[in-house]
Amino acid sequence: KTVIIATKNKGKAKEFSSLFADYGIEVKTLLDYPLLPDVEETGKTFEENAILKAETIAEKTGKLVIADDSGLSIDALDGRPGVYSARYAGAEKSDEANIEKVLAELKGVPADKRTARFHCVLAVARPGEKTATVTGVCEGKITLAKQGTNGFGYDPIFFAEEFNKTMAELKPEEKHSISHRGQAMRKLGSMLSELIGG
Ligand code: ITT
Ligand code: NA
Repeated sequence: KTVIIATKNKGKAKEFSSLFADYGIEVKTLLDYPLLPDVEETGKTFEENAILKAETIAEKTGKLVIADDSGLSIDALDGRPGVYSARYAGAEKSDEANIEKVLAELKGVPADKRTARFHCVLAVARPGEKTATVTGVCEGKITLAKQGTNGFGYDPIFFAEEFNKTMAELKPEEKHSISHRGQAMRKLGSMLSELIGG
């Protein structure tokens, strides 16, 4: 069995390949379908953007499509970068530049005020049917500097108290066990056989 994930993010694609492998499902992403259009994320919430991405690609392909909209919400920055997480430091979507921007904005903010959380909304769209969504949230703190090289995005500066490490210092299975995406996937898991069949 195969499922299409409407993402161009290599970090997400890698995580979904591993998460869906646990259900015996192979993942295709927009990286495998370069001719499909780029979906402009005009929504104000993760949920709106996830639905927009999933429904647009489901319409184009006529198939069941799952999309992920996710991001980091930092309390000391009034919830930013939030839905703008991917392009916080500019349209080129540089993880490196985004991290530098967050660290600069948090300069002088003490450890106990650096609380943050990752959000993930997964939308499952099928042509002609109502789109379903599930959500996962992962609490943590923003470190003073980067630590670790695993994962993607803001993982090097997201400290997970459960492991006393940053997300970028965790093995993939460890990250999945606590991450926003892992939690959302486990909620989706109970719906998967019904959705995908078998
Ligand atoms: P697609 O829309 O093609 O899926 P995108 O990168 O534009 O890719 P989003 O709009 O959902 O996706 O932005 C999510 C951003 O939030 C992502 O680029 C990372 O910077 C960050 N992010 C999401 N999940 C993350 C994770 O597990 N670890 C670290 N950063 C994450
Ligand atoms: Na987004």
